[in-house]
Amino acid sequence: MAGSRFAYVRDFELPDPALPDVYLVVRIDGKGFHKFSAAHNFAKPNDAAALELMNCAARQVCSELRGDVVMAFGESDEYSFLLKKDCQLYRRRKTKITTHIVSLFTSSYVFSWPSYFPQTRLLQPPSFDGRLVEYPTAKHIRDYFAWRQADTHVNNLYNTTFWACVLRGGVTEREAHERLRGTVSAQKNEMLFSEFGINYEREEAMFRKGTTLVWTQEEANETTTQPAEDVHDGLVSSPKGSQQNKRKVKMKRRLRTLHVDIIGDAFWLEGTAALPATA
Ligand code: DGT
Ligand code: MG
Ligand code: MG
Ligand code: MG
Ligand code: MG
Repeated sequence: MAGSRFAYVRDFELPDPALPDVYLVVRIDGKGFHKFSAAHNFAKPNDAAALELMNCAARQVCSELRGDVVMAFGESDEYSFLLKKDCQLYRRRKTKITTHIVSLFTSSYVFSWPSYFPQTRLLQPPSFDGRLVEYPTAKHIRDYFAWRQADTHVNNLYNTTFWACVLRGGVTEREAHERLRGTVSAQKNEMLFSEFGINYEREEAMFRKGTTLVWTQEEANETTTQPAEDVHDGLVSSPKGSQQNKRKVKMKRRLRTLHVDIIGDAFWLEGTAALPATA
């Protein structure tokens, strides 16, 4: 009833577009996952199945929004999604973008739960909050992801040492906190090695580095018997006029799941780079 006397309430629905031509990052975080992980007996300090389930839900978001999400990074109960600068999803309306990602992630998490926890019934409905932040330059984006991965490192080194003290060293949680208070990374590394025989650098990369999802262009490896003239844009071309049958190279996008350093330059300079070189 567009013309009814009630329709004026529509005027209260204000638009909330993101700035044009800036990167958008949506970060979601599990609500009360301290309790949720305890209720479902997640392994301490890292539950590989729980993290893989997070990765699976994030891959679903990346695939659904394949034209807009160029990269994602996850650790613990959080995931960050980077949307390209010229993203036009929901005409850049911030709440629509955020709520869609949060909702798709959450339903995928529940949908895929039985595949990762076949023996554990989901005891309560998990939920995630979300926020959208606008970043103007590629430097901000690199620093953003460096910030999240540095956080992964700091938390994981602390948690690994803490749980080694409790589970292997037999001290109480309070005593473990006391022992770790004010220690720097080198001291935690040394404690792990000398007291528990753990070489931190050999711990699982997914725990130490978090998970990065990124689209790459790869050869689809198709062959064709088309004459070279028929080969069109996006395919490897041959010299004009050549009647030779040529191998047609189709490029295909593939979502890769990585556990690598994204603070240094290498990740951003390789073919996996999520930012255009000119950004
Ligand atoms: P929030 O986000 O304010 O609603 O509260 P929480 O409880 O979700 O706290 P947050 O997000 O700062 O920290 C994540 C919690 O999730 C933290 O207490 C540890 C837990 N967690 C995440 N991943 C794992 C895991 O793999 N194993 C275990 N045991 N716990 C985990
Ligand atoms: Mg939170
Ligand atoms: Mg949380
Ligand atoms: Mg968290
Ligand atoms: Mg509708």
